[in-house]
Amino acid sequence: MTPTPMPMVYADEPPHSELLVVQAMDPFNAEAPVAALVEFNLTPEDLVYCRNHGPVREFDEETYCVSITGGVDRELKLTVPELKEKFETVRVVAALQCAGNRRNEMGAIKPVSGVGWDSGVISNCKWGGVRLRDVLAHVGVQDGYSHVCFASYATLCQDDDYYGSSISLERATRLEDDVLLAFEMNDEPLTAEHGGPLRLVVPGYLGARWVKWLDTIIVSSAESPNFYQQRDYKVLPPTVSSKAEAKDLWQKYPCMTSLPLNSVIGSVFVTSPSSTTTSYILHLKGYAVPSPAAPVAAVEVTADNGNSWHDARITYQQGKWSWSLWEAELELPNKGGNEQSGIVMCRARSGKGEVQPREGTWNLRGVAFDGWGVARW
Ligand SMILES: Nc1nc2c(c(=O)[nH]1)N[C@H]1C(S)=C(S)[C@@H](COP(=O)(O)O)O[C@H]1N2
Ligand SMILES: [Mo]
Repeated sequence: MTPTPMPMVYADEPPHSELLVVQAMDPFNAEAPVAALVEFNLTPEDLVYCRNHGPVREFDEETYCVSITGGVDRELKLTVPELKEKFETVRVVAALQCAGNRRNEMGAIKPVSGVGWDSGVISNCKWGGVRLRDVLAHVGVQDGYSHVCFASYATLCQDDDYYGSSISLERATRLEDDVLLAFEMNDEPLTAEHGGPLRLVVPGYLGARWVKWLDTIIVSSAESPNFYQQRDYKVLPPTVSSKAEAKDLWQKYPCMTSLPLNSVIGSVFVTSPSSTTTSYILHLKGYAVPSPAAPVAAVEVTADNGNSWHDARITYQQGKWSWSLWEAELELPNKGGNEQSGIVMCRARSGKGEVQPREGTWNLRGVAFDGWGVARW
């Protein structure tokens, strides 16, 4: 049975991680300090950001159901234990990133609308679940359908009657790029905070498509009509600068799928600058994410405003969908005085020769910011 939606009440949410920086309450929106994030290849649960458009709810896994309807040969309702029993469980490491990651940096160009996020709205986890492809093959997809829509009626949200998303049928069924109906995160049962008992995992796609508390799958001939698919999470042109101007334009622009090639400096550490030495060392750590077309091939850092670049070492990369972690050391001349300070920047290159741009392009919703990573020390 599809659970009855509960009122938009925040008082009885399960406890949230205390390691996160809270950016908004009711709904709970919190991100990890990026310096902590880059210390772990796989993000520990208490550093995984929380992005909610409504209250977090807990459901019993034994009875939680997902229904598969629309253009299928036979409609079906399966509990999570039935999904586990009928289909093979597979695991994939994939970065989960909110489209609003780094929004504060875009907002520094010109104000944007949305939760103010720094660069910790990303996590890299091992997701376990059954393949959507297998479930669709089991129910039989009829000819002439182009999309798969996902919904959570189980919890309420701010801008629509349910939370929804969709992906193309091609993406949903593509070999080796499995979309998962996930019930595990980092080899543990998926917690309510992150959409347990069941959430969608679409490797390479923005977090907004990864519906939490998933209870409905519809094979359809159109994109999801849901607010979050149609009137949000789109890159509007920079000329659209108010919600009023955007109102009639949303339908003209495509729904976001993947996020751009990106890199960020997570931490800067200076080793003992001393007035007796002629140089000192900057130790940098950060993350990078692939472009829609190709993996991260290199990350470079500069301490002279892009005049000279130095290769960082990629210290972690797991399969096609994970983030890359990197480290670099830069030796800088000690110009005297006790206080050393400056600006250091990073950029990523993809395997197809794409280079992260210096400036991100401003857009009203502050999504997909991809300017060079910047840090000061
Ligand atoms: N049902 C539901 N699913 C949702 C959301 C939501 O508010 N409700 N937020 C989406 C957004 S915008 C993101 S970025 C991710 C965040 O997942 P997390 O909270 O596990 O990090 O979930 C997505 N799935
Ligand atoms: Mo998001």
